[in-house]
Amino acid sequence: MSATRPAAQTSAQLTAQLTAQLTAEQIARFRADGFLLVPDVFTAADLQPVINEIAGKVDRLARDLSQCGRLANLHAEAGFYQRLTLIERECPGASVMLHTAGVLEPALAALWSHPRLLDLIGQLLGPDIAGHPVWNIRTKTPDNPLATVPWHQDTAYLAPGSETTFQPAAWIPFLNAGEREGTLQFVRGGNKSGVLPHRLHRDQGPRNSWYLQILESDLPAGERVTVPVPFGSVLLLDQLVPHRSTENFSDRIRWSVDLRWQRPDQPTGMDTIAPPVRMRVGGAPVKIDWDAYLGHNRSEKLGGFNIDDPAKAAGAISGPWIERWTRPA
Ligand SMILES: O=C(O)CCC(=O)C(=O)O
Repeated sequence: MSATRPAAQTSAQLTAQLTAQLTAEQIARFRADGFLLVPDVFTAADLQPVINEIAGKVDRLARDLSQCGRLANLHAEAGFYQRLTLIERECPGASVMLHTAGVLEPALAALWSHPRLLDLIGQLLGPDIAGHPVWNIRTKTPDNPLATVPWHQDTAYLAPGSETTFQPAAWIPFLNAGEREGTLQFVRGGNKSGVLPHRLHRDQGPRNSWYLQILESDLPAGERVTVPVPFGSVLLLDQLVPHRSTENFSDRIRWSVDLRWQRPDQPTGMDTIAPPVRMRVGGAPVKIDWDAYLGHNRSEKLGGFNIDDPAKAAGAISGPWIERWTRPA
């Protein structure tokens, strides 16, 4: 007797099953908790162009480092989830440079403005949506203290005056990001605590860290929740929810991106990089003017890229958050 196999689904059928709408219950949970896991937003085919684009960045970085005599082996045979680890081992600082290189390319721009993502964000934000200038590609190589981000609120990284701008973010991993891979952890409901005191991480952690840190003693009460994020899902977070990333104990790079949005007419707190980029007006898509983003290298403004001396890259990163949280001696 032969078992009947389900017919393979067409990509149209697969797309129809994806999440493009939040339920009222999900929206209420996001507002109460400060974060929300939304499963099945993207297919592998949706994410592959971004993976290819990032792999291209790794390849170019390896070739540039090799040309400068900083890398003997291009590690070209290694796969997407291993290659940067091998490069980093030979050339410490390489993964920080890829994180800070900050040149937005078309596939990531397309993901950032993907209609399915904007439909979700529109339910939280309303009909006018702009991209916030802070976006990141996280190069979380295993066993790398500079890839383990301490407790913080996103708003603390911005210039004062933007705290009242609602800036929801989406965190999108390119593998199943579980506890072992170093997914994110939250204080549930901590988005209701206002802006918490932050310190410079380098005062107590790695000397070259550019991160901020909320001390344990300054964290609000609330359940600490570690959220595994399956490939294809999107983790939404409020800019005020305290969160951190945990250590990557796996042998794979926990690649992810984080993207942000806000209403176009409100302060971003990051004018130094670029103005917000309009993606929807009155609920309708607009022709996006990526001029201030595509092809511009953010690291010219924030530092952190030094092909001649990658080990010094991390220590050179600076932005409004350093001055904001530096206490007078
Ligand atoms: O990806 C990470 O490890 C940290 C992400 C994060 O803290 C953020 O997106 O605000």
